Amino acid sequence: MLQCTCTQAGIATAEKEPLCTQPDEIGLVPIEEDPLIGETPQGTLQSWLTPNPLFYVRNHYSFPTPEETASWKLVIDGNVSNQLELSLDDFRQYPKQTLPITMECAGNNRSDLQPRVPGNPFQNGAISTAIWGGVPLYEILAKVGIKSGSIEVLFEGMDGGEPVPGVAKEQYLRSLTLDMANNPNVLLAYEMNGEPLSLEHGYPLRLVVPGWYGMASVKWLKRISLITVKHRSFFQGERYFIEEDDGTETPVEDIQVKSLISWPQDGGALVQQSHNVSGLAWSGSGHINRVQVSSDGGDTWEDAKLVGPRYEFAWQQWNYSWTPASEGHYTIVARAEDEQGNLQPMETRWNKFGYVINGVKPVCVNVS
Ligand SMILES: Nc1nc2c(c(=O)[nH]1)N[C@H]1C(S)=C(S)[C@@H](COP(=O)(O)O)O[C@H]1N2
Ligand SMILES: [Mo]
Repeated sequence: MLQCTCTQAGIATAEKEPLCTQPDEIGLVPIEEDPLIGETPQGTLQSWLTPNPLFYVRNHYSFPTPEETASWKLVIDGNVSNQLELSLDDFRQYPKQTLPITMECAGNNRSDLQPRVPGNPFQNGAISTAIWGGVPLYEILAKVGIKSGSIEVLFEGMDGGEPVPGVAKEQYLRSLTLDMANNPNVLLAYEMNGEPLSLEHGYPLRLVVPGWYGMASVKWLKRISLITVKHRSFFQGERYFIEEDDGTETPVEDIQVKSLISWPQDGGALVQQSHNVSGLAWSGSGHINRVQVSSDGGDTWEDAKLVGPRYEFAWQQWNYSWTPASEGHYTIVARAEDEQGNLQPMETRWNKFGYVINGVKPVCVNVS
């Protein structure tokens, strides 16, 4: 059974159940100013779509200025027979593909990891969902005449700097295998929830890799190159991997199955009546097939109801009607299972950079 981390003294006065999913008006929860990093506020983590101003932001460097993006063009080069240079208008000539996609930072919930690790101390708000609009990457790749020997596609952002103090400057760089780059769901996006991308989310154009942690979705794209060797850079080699016990390194790629409880909030005080426990669940390996809820820290489980829109790459809303049997202190937990049968673990696997924190997270409430 999971233990509560709250203290009885920390328990607030009675909470009101939300009647609707109004987003908070307070803006992002700040983590860092430059590079800009902020997470989605808890009150917004019950809304299926995240309003653009409250979509979490995770930057490794200062982001481009409007002046720097004014004369923007995307270059596609490398091992190709037909190098291209495309403007935003060129992209708008293609039929627009839209897809709801949940993006989660690999370091989401890092502050829950014990023992603590360095890195942005995210709570559970480094995750958001938008309907992304743009052009499938493979359609553009089909135009450049990929030459034989190409094995990866490299994406370069307009932003760069010292990845950590003292390490040589580089651009933000990530690659995908040619296979993954040709996945029809990988988008070159210029729209987010029907609006042009904002500067902090990658204007004019960004990559969106559905089902993968956020680091793959390169913002402020300036160059796409076909390459003949495996790419290695700071953010693909020195970071975003998990060290296995035998010393090998597993790259952080697809989002592991996970859930969060939107309501009630941790430390809440509830009256003894029927309550609607609600939340979200997601996985990079397909639809969520089941969410279970426990009010005794994981000893016994009941199925929650899956509600709302159902898409492969977007999170799934769920709720569970709970009537506490008596007054007292309760530890509520939820766990998700995806269509591949992956079950959210009770405990996160500790790792030194604090990635893939997907163990169940208890919410403690007092019922009186
Ligand atoms: N060019 C560039 N792309 C980037 C990053 C960055 O620092 N520079 N950060 C990555 C990381 S770690 C995440 S989690 C997502 C966050 O996207 P968002 O800020 O739009 O939420 O962008 C990714 N793409
Ligand atoms: Mo991230």
